[in-house]
Amino acid sequence: MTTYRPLAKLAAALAGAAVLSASLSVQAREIAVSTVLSDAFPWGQAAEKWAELVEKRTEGRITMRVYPNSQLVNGDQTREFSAMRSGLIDAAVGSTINWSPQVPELNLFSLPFFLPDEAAVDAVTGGEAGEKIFAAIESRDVIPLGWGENGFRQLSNSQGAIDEPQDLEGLKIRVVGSPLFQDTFTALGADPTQMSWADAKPALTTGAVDGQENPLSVFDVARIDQVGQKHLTLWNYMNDPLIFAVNRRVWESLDEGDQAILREAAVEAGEWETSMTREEESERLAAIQERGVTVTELSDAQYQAFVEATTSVHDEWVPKIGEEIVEAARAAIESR
Ligand code: X2X
Repeated sequence: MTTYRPLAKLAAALAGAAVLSASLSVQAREIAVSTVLSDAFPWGQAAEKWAELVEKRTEGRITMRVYPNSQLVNGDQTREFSAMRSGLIDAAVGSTINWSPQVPELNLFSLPFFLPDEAAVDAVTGGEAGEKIFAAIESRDVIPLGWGENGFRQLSNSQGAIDEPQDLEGLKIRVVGSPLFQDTFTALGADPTQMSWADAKPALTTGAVDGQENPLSVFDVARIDQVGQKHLTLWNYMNDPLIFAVNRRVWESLDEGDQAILREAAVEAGEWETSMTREEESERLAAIQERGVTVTELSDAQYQAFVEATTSVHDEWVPKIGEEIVEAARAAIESR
């Protein structure tokens, strides 16, 4: 019998090790979170805030590791949703624009001149349209948890002030790889070129493109003025919300308590980031102007000319987004 003792000991030790490693893996669960922009931007800070709240509230049982700069999809931000759907990425804080090629309903926010102000954005995301959009995401195996905001996207270029559609004639504008943007800028008479954010700054630097569109926070932090973008038009033509989301299998592997923690933390991080982004807009604009950028604001008549030039985009895209969602959003905007 004694000759077997070492083996029994070994078996006991192995069993112990298995229990230990199982409990360790429960204790130190890691979730990979993808973002396009780093924590130099409010977008990346939103993801870091989510991670911080989750880590604190799960007492370290769940670590959310943020991977910025679209690195989990080799810089191709329009593949982020597919990667999260398939489980290549566990979670993301992503832009509706970047996910729209796989979730057509998300084009709602990109309809040109559809969302007039921040109250309209809140009425849409916080109401029935927002619920329908979350359902559309969930039907594609991704669980949406909360909203953040990249901001209203403004137009910049290197050639001159733009205050009417004719000024865009022939200008090469970098747009994200989402088909609606191609249509909007084509309708405006520009020459849109789709490319990732990673390629955008080099293309602006070399003059391969004349202009781009992004929220003020992105223009400011990325110092877009340093790559020759000296003219900025505040046209609020669309808002770019962020969505906090988790792959379905990852979500289902969490118990209800942890699911609640992830959801509440996403909502809180999103609210925190949205207020911060909005509050910072005016100082960002002042900083951009101080650096010598000409800022153009539109009169009502000028704004209307842009609205009219882009009605064909609505005709084309409302059926793809879904009439019901667009109607729910319209009603929410009217009664805001
Ligand atoms: O690529 C962009 O323009 C950016 C950073 O705003 C998005 O990812 C939508």
